[in-house]
Amino acid sequence: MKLNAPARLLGLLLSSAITTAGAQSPPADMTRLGAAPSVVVTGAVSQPMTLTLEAVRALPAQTVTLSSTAAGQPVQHSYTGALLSDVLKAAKPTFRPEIKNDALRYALLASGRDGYSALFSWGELDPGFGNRAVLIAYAQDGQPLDAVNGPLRLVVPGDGKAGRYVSTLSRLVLLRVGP
Ligand SMILES: Nc1nc2c(c(=O)[nH]1)N[C@H]1C(S)=C(S)[C@@H](COP(=O)(O)O)O[C@H]1N2
Ligand SMILES: [Mo]
Repeated sequence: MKLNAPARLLGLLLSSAITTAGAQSPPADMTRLGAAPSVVVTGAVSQPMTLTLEAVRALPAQTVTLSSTAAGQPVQHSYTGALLSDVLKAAKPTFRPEIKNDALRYALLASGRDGYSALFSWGELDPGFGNRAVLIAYAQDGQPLDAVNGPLRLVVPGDGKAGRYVSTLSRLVLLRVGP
């Protein structure tokens, strides 16, 4: 896939803080990196990566104020984080250029450290289609996310229930569905 300018910029921003999963000889400090809070981005991508909290904080930030329902109760918070679609593009999805709108066959499974998982379609995240500004958030109401929900959590503008606000985000797996 040919990256657009923002995606190339993102790659530059991320390059010091991400590691490529297939690297032959990891640097000696990988054990410390492994112990830090991080999100593995894997699956149908040509550049799997481990995204640290610092790398997410280094990306262009967006703040959104969202209302949702958690366990039947209305909740409203502001969240600050990086755009999920930017992070996914940096991992270079393996879209097949010869197939019409191949990207629209892709889905993303986001999981927390407890195994809790939720699915998104590429089409809903892509700015050219659904344009849902799903964030990988690190702050809520101006404060770092607490240990229960953070340090990284998805927030999903437009969702009524907070079921896809995946807490303790640890894994993003891109899936190509269908023939
Ligand atoms: N990792 C993880 N994230 C999760 C859940 C979970 O069980 N594990 N529950 C979801 C559900 S069903 C809801 S309603 C919200 C609750 O978020 P809150 O505790 O901040 O209100 O978190 C969502 N994110
Ligand atoms: Mo829920």
